[in-house]
Amino acid sequence: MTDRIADVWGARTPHARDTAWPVRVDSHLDASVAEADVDRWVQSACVLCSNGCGCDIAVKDGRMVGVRGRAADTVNHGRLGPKGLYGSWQWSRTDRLTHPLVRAADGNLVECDWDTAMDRIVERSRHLLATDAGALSHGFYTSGQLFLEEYYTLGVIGKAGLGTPHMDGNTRLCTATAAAALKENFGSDGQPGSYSDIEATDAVFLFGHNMAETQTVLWMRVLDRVHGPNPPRIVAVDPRTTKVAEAARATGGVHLAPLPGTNQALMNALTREVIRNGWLDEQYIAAHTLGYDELKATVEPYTPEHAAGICRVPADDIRRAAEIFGTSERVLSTVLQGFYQSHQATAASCAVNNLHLLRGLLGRPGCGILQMNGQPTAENTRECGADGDLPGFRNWDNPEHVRQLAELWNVDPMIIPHWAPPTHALQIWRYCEQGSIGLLWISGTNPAVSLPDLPRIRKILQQDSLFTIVQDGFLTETARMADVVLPAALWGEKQGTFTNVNRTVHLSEQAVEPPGQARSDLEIWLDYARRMDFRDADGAPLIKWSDPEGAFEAWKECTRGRLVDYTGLTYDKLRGGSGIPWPVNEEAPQGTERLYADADFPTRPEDCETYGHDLLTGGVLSEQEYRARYPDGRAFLKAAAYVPPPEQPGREYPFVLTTGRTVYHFHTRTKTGRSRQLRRAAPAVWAELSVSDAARLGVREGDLVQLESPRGVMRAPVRIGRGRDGVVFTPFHYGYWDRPDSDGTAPGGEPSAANELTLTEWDPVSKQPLFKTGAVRVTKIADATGPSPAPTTTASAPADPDGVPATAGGPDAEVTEHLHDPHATTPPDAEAAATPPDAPAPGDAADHPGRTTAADPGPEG
Ligand SMILES: Nc1nc2c(c(=O)[nH]1)N[C@H]1C(S)=C(S)[C@@H](COP(=O)(O)OP(=O)(O)OC[C@H]3O[C@@H](n4cnc5c(=O)[nH]c(N)nc54)[C@H](O)[C@@H]3O)O[C@H]1N2
Ligand SMILES: Nc1nc2c(c(=O)[nH]1)N[C@H]1C(S)=C(S)[C@@H](COP(=O)(O)OP(=O)(O)OC[C@H]3O[C@@H](n4cnc5c(=O)[nH]c(N)nc54)[C@H](O)[C@@H]3O)O[C@H]1N2
Ligand code: SF4
Ligand SMILES: [Mo]
Repeated sequence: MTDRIADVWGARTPHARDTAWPVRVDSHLDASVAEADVDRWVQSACVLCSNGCGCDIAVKDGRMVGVRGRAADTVNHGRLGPKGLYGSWQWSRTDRLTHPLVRAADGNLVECDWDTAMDRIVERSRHLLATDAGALSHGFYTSGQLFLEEYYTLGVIGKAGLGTPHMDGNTRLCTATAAAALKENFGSDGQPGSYSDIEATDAVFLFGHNMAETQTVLWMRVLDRVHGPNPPRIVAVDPRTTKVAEAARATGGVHLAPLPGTNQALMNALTREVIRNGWLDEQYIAAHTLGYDELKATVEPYTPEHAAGICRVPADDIRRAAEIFGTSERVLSTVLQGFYQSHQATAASCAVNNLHLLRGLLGRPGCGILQMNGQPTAENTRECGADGDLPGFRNWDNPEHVRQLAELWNVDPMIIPHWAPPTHALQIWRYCEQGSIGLLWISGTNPAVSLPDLPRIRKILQQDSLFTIVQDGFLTETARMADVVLPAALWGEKQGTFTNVNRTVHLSEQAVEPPGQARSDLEIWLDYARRMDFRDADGAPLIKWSDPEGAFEAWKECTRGRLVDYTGLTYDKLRGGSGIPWPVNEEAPQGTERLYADADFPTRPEDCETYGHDLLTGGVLSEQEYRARYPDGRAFLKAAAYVPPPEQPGREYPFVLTTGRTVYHFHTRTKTGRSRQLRRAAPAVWAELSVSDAARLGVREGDLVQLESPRGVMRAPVRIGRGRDGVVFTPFHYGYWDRPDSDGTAPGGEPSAANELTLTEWDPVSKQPLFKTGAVRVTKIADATGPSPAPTTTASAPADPDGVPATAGGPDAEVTEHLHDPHATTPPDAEAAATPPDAPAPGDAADHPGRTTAADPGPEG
């Protein structure tokens, strides 16, 4: 038994390189329920981050009462993190939405039945379609947290039913850059690497990724190597002293703490060092890449000293990090929001892909790239085209790809809105502001807390010209401003599949009934399609399925022949064992562990998902320009000079603002804020200042400060932390739905959302907004009444722990960690799923003469 609030990552199960990650089964049940009393365990996977840990839901008397990790799952080998353990199920019978709500004449939201709510939507929809704007009057802003079947259905409604280009996900804020970078370098979205690369690697580079807090189970996997006999070195690129940064120091790696917004200068310097020292696989570069000369010329000015001046890190640390990248036999890289939510997001993320291509570190065990996802089902939003992508990773600019979809859906290709680039999320909000979009359908996201520049977002949501539909399980800050609120069934209350970072597909079964009249997103959109009477070219209903499995079968046909091939999967095949990584088809019936083992990339003009962009300007390359380069299955090395971020600190706003997460909460806390244990661990917002900045401002631990940007203000007690000078960090989790000082309809009392401050700017290629760089001033408002509520277990630990109580969970936070026989390591079914017998097994030791065994100590001994 352990308290997994105090001990976030649980007990270590150390092991050596090239040995299996031992199993440890974590479980947590409601304090009132004994394990023997559980009625049944229902198979699922956690939806509180992109790691996608396999789990079983405990059900008693028709209610979710706990969770247990699945030993057989290749993703987590039984483990779960604090959010999964405490946050995945406790919200289910709290203050849920149980009826549709519509805005009445007096301005209040009132309960109604489904017919009333749907009639109101359909009436508005038909009215707007009859205006000159037609389908361009409709916008959809969806999520990275629904199920595959729901996205695909929404995608078909939007693209073939209505024909609107205005559909995007909050994935634009999240993983748009992952997709963009993979497309630019390799021709298509799709994660090259695998989590199992952790078992085989010699160095792990984490670029702007606080994995310790945001994929806790993946971090356990890294820690179990770090504590084993021949540990990998860790390199952390993060302005804060995260647990990842601490591990970098402990393993003889490097912690590079660049000033926010300077990643590209750092990447150019690392690339230059690798090239100048000849740490290259010249054969791989010649045979499998294009663009080497341009890359070499672009990075040439970025000496370590030059980059050190821009990033304000020691030049020798850059040299040392480059040497680790250049000389480790195998390197695994991960990239996330410290890179993605920046003005040169795609450029810097492509630079990571470049480094792997330069050394030929791809498609082999231990040599993965994980352009991470954040949300649990963001991969599916992209795959299914519920964002700005075309389903099946098809290319908007390729008429043949559009024709394939038109044929599959039996519609005229002209209804599929491929005549203009798809509208990205922030542009959709701009059209709402301008009034050209008159209906905005928001599902599974809480933009009144998560979008930049909240004062502006609130104004747009309250605009008379905009009819907003919000589909959620709770009355969120956003739902309170809607015209129609639809009560959604959530995880555990509906069936469907979703896919994690390393392409692993899980089936999540329905465990319990949804509350009241709540319906799944799939049911809601099927109902809308029926009421709108969308038809195909033969007059048959456009949507030909009526349940999740039917939607999944339809989706499989959409993926036939594409990289993202689901044709070999069925619901039944996903039952009982582990999740399975796509492509799954006749050639790889048990799935595919890693892509590009043969260094053949989907860059041929007829395969590729994009013809590419100029990384500096976002300018689109034409098909002719693309063909002229004759990619022929080779990957692109993509270059870009560094440019400074659009908003920089100055006299009026002297601090760089950066925002992000803490381990205990998920986003706007609609689920984690309803878990006692997680809520106590991180009850309210805080702002982190460095020791010397705090001293200069005359601020002490816990003092209340006001942060002010050109857009707005927020207030928070100060944590004097271990960040770098000149930078303020604040978590973005805290809206106002549960604040005691709020009347529930508008932000009252102290504004606590980080996005009151952030700016509306985006990366030119991925269009991902810049949550990691802005400028603020900091003013003390009041003396401390005690230490700030920031947790002590993580990156927000105080510089001086004296007088700050350690974060702990207490008696209702006990978790069982069941360690399997350490000699047995992995149970037989997990082993089988990890190395599918029929799949090509690039992991075979025979492929890699350089491979060492557990008895053979690595470089660090
Ligand atoms: N506990 C928890 N886990 C989560 C989530 C959650 O809300 N809570 N959300 C999930 C989702 S959707 C996502 S997208 C992921 C996000 O996961 P992460 O990207 O790991 O999380 P963040 O805290 O947003 O940002 C990561 C780090 O970027 C650093 N950073 C800030 N500015 C810069 C910069 O300019 N350069 C560099 N190199 N680093 C910088 C920050 O200091 C921070 O530690 O987490 C997923 N997992
Ligand atoms: N300042 C700052 N802002 C950020 C970020 C940052 O780092 N800094 N990160 C950005 C990132 S990466 C992300 S991913 C976003 C996240 O931002 P949001 O998407 O706004 O965050 P959530 O709180 O997860 O909102 C999801 C909503 O969907 C609901 N929901 C959950 N499951 C279902 C379902 O099955 N059906 C329906 N209909 N609803 C469901 C939940 O109750 C919740 O209200 O925030 C972004 N905003
Ligand atoms: S690591 Fe992510 S998927 Fe796994 S239990 Fe934690 S929140 Fe859930
Ligand atoms: Mo995200």
